[in-house]
Amino acid sequence: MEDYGRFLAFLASSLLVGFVSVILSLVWVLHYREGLSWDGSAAEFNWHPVLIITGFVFIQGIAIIVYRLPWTWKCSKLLMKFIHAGLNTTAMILAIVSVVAAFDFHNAGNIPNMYSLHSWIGLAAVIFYSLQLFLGFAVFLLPFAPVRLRAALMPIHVYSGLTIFATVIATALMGITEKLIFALKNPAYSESPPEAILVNCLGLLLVIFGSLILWMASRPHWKRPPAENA
Ligand code: ASC
Repeated sequence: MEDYGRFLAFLASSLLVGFVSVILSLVWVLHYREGLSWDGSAAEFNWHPVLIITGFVFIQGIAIIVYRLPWTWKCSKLLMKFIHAGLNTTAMILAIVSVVAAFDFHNAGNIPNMYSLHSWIGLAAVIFYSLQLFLGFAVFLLPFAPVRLRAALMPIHVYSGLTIFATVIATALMGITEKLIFALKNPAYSESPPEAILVNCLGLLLVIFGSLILWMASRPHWKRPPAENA
């Protein structure tokens, strides 16, 4: 790879931005909100943003670009498929637990479920992500699918994977926005208290993280060379 240094700069930036996003989500719920617990309270709900940002955004982002790490090109393709699938499975589990936390909190407090656009798009994203994972296992990881079927489905797998990832980030931004509007009362969101500034910055970092991942994933010359240990 002739621009190895440039790839490393993108990778390091995305890891830094993703890591800081996770930290900011923790600062948000631990310092400004009710902390973390599993008891139906607001502190249970707080797992929702933390696990979505850790799993559904950060870990999914890494899973997307894992084939592009140049030092893995000497590893077997099968090993890399297991790492890609393992990271995506971890992200899916964290996303599901985080959705359970949100539902639990609503049900314990008689707050209605599934009325907001955030919840509609978010649930669709979890369902399509699970389908994507299941089809990915069945077609690309298990040894049964013929190469022609794999080749036909690969562009669809890549397209739907990137689309789901972008949708997850858009959904996180909607969730952050509605939470700030619901939770900030005195002072209100419109008065820009420190919590609002911190969480707006978190949203900005999520957009930057997504942009970096999508850039790395869409440069053809950063692809794993097909012939090496395919
Ligand atoms: C796979 C795999 C690939 C693609 C290719 C079809 O399972 O390892 O490189 O599918 O065979 O595009």
